Parts: sequence; structure tokens; C-alpha cells
Amino acid sequence: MKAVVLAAGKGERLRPLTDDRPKVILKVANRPIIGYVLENLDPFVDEFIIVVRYEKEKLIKALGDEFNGKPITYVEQLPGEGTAKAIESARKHIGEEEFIVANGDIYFEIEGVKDLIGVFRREKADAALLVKEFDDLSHFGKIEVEGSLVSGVKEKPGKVSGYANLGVYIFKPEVFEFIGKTPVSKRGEYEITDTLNLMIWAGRRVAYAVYSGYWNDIGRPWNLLELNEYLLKNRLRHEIRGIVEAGTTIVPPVEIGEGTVVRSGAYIVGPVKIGRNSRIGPNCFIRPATSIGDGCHVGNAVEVKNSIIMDGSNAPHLNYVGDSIIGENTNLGAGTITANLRHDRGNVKVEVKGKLEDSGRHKLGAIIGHNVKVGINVSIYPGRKIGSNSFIGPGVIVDRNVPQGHIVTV
Ligand code: TTP
Repeated sequence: MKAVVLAAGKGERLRPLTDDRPKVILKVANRPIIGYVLENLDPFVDEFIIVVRYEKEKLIKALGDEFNGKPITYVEQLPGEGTAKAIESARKHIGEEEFIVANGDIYFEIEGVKDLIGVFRREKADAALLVKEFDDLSHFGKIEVEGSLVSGVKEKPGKVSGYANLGVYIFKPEVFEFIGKTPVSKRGEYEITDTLNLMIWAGRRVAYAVYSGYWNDIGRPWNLLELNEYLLKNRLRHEIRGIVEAGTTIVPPVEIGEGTVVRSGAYIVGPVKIGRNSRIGPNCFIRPATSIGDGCHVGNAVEVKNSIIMDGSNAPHLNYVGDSIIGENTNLGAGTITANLRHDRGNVKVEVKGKLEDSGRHKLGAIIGHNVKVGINVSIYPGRKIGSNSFIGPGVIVDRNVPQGHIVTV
């Protein structure tokens, strides 16, 4: 069986981290998001077809042409937007057999795929999808069911409870005929949920499997922190491959990659994951749910908690990084501090695609893009974003979002 993984989207809600790259290659717990998708599909498939478009060269470079010895074929999305259009783009690579489809920007576990295939076969279905019960479906597609089959799909139904569409499907090749008849939706996209409705109205059997494991749809920046925390708390093994000097305290589980040096006085409380060839300490405090990538520097008198610091980035002297995401090759000047808590203790709000959204988080720090230079003694308000390739001068108070490629001085 083949798996089609959808990865052509622009990931606009995840700016500034997607300013210059597709969201699926952003690393969480030091691995690209799409890596988890491929890993959990891997036992069931013999080939991956990845649908690409936005910044596709970076995705192809990051993944290469095989995964666990199985070939990856890249196909460019056909003109037009939406998940149905993305799936249609893989048509010429699909033979007579059923195939799995998964969004490339979600996290799910292997049991879900196993159950999905089981239900598809048991129900002799024409299609099947994975669902999960939520109290509030305002951000999801609601799956209505009758007995063991789906009776309809409603996109973004408002604040109601029920089964949400998780973005993992299995189809027979006949789906392409229905995709060909799928009209463009109100938001201007060809959506696979509309295709499913067409199939149901035509009397096709669309089955569903209820998933009870952890799932996350990486749409907004704080979803990266949620997934990071989940992976570190549930999937991390204590393993020290780097050099740890005497006088360091390490509370397991902590993973430290090859070539990384942890200097005396560092105090690391797991779960913490540190990549390869990084420099940690001396005298720093790294608190739980922190991922630090390859080639990073976390130096003297720096505290980091519940954060993601991507490859090649530095918090070298006297920094506090709390509940924050720092993109690749970004440098924080000495004394730069992220604030992660409002004085009124309210939820931190973040601007997403021009609208202020409640993150639902009491604590959320900064979201900083790639290749950013932050000067000394910069203070960053909770939930503020700094665009990639920006330059923040010394002493600036970042109380509003900074767009990509901007210079801000006092
Ligand atoms: P979305 O998260 O809905 O879209 P997106 O990734 O572009 O993000 P944003 O809305 O923030 O801009 O997409 C769900 C999945 O489908 C995701 O894996 C990307 C994929 N996709 C495509 O492959 N092609 C498309 O045209 C669209 C809209 C999505």
C-alpha cells in the first residue's frame, strides 16, 4: 500500500516560523514534524508520495529520497488550493490498490493507522477516516455517524461536541472520480471533506475509526510547544552521548547528542533533549520540556524552560527563555529576556493571520523566526512574534510583533 502525505500548504498561521520554509520540516523534539507522520505510517506502506508546493526544495532537501529504506516520491500540487486538490496531484502514482492519506502537519500514533485499516477492511468500505471526540469542534470538521458509517461531514460547525476529522484517511482509487466532481468551497479550496460528502450521497460506504491516543494538529505556534512537551514527557529515553563535565546535575530523562559538551555547574531537569555539537553551560538552568537542537549554545547564567530552540541558535549569556520558540540560527544578545506571563494572569493572546487569538495558555513567551539577531538587554512581551531575518537593536522592548526582515531600534 502507498501513503500520500500532504505537505504543500503555506502554514500561514505558523508565521514567523514558516516565513521561509514549509511547516512540516520544523523540528519538534529535534525531529521534523513530518518525520513522525512517516514513522507511524511506515509499518503499513511500501512507498511514500509527498505532495509539495510551498518552499518545496527545502522539504526535499530535509527528507531526501527515502525513509527507512522505502522510496519517497515528491509530486507538485496541481494549480488550486485545498486537500482534495493535493490528493488529486498524486493520482498518476496510485494504481488499483487502496491508499492511505495523511496530513503532513499532524501528530498521531501507530494504533490509529492500525485501527483505520482494520475498520476499512471489516466494513468493506470505500473510504475510512480517523476521528476523535472533542468538546469543542469550532476548529475542526465534524463527522456525523450512523452506526458504523459516516453520514456526513460539516466543516467548522461552531462550539459543539462530537467527532472531529483527524486528517488520516484510506481511499480506493475511485475517490479521484469524486474529487473531480468536488466544487470549490466557500473559503476557495477543494476540500476532501466535500469529496467525502459526495461519496456518501452517492451511496458509498465511508467508515470511521475512533482514535483514543494523542493527536495534535500543528496549526498555530503554541501547538509546537504542546507537541514538544508531549514527546519529551512520553517518548524520551535517558541517553547521554556527549561530554558532561564533573559538577553538572542531570535529572533524568535527558538526551544529549554526540559532540555536545555540558560544562560544570549546568543544572538540567528532564525531560530535556539536546542535539549534537551544542555547548551547554557553564552554570545554566535547563528546566523540563525543553528541546535544544544541534549546534546551539546555551551559556552562563541562562535559564530555559518549556521551550524549543532550533538548530544553530544561541542564548549565550544571562538570558531567560520561557515557553518560547526560537527558530534556526537565531542569536539572543546578553541579557535578553522573554516574558511568559501577563500581570493580570490572563491567557496570552497571539496575532494569527492578522487576528488576535486566545492561545488558551496562561504561559507563553516569544515566537522568534529564523536568522534573527536580537541585541543586548531586549525585553520581549508574552506572545510576541519576531519575523525571520529581523534585527532587534540593544535595549528594545518588543511589545508588538515585528514583521519579517525588519530592523527595530530604540
Ligand atoms: P492546513 O493546515 O489547512 O493548511 P496550511 O498547512 O496551508 O496552513 P495555514 O492554514 O496555516 O496556511 O492544511 C492541512 C494539511 O493539508 C497540511 O498538511 C497541508 C496540506 N495542504 C496541502 O497539501 N495543500 C493545500 O492546498 C492545503 C490548503 C493544505
